[in-house]
Amino acid sequence: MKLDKQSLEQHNEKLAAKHRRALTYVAEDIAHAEDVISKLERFQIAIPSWALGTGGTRFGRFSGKGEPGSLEQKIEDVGLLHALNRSSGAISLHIPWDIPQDAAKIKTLAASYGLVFDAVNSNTFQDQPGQAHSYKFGSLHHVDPNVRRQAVAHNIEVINHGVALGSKALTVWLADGSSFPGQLNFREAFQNTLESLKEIYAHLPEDWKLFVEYKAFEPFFYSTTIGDWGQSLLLANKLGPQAYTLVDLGHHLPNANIEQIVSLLLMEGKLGGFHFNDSKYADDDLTAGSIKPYQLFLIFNELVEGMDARGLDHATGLGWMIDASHNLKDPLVDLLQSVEAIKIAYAQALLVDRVALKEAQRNNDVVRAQEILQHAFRTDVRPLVAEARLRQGAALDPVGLFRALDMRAKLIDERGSASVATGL
Ligand code: AFD
Ligand code: MN
Ligand code: MN
Repeated sequence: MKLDKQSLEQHNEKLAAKHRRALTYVAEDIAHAEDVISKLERFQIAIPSWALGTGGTRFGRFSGKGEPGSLEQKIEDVGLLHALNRSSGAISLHIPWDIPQDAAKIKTLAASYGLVFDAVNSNTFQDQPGQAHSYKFGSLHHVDPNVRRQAVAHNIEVINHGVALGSKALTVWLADGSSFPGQLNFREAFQNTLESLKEIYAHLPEDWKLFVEYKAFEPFFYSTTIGDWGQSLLLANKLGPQAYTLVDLGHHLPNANIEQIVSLLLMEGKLGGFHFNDSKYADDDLTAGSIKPYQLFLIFNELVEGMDARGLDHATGLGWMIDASHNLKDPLVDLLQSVEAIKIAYAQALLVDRVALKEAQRNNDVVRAQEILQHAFRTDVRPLVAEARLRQGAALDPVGLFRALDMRAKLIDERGSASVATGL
């Protein structure tokens, strides 16, 4: 299903006057409003293929109907998102859930929607039918070299699929860990992981990056072999210049200061990419910005400051991706909301008066420092984000248009209610 141009234009016309008023009002007090808008225009956030269907919990899965039943349909869904917001111009695939039968054809299809392929993801947290060795006790860290070899071979296969599609990064997230004290020798588990990753790293094309994702707990509950940013950074440093740490917002212990982690990883030149989501308790995978929007802003504040300090381009310097799961909302609407929340936080961070903040820090002026940050956070930047969308040919209100055109009903008509996406 494609978004038709006429409906989009009518929608924008209807909202144009109100949007102009709001934009004029906010832009009046922002000297570099044009610069902010053009940065927002370029900022793209990749969509994970596994977030397009209804996610489950360990208690059940309530299918949302009309889910994309094939890789082609997943691309179609991301194409729809991108047509609505012009901010989701990339898709991240998970192998083997998304193995392309004909890579050239899939690449052409994606290009017809203006999409490219973001990082490819390997899966050694599930057993696949016919697989020789089980991942029940882990993969790259496993005590049995045969299991490790199989997991390494899978990652190399994922790189090859990515090369065929034009991806430039491999994301490795391991479920490897233990649930009981004594189950694992920590040092051996870490060393096995390092050796396995070295073999994978050796197969990376020159212009590729390897993202090492960490997670504090789950599916195991006593230890995770890559459990925090220190362990991931250790691995990335030992592997070499193409290896980086990937921060998934949901993968920390409660109340972790993620913005500080981000700042230091950037300082070390080892922050590779992001998985955005939000959470209250653990890896809840909720809509970005739905629970802790101030934290999201503070993270972007560090990102903007740190990327500028290193001369990194905001749009391309890091891998930006959503990693969420939706079991209540329509996944497409949820993804639109996440992208919007991310762009709002980014826009707010662009408004922080860096010179004044530096000055306040130098003078230990705590009150002023808080004022500066909260002034930016409390500015309603939504008209700036909407203006960036409008200039890119997207909808002023993507969720509103999705609703007005009854897009889910149309997808159900096309695909049927029983269509289920691959994934967890
Ligand atoms: C996991 C991790 C990782 C992985 C994904 C799979 O966040 O990014 O690829 O979910 O569903 O929790
Ligand atoms: Mn993730
Ligand atoms: Mn996760």
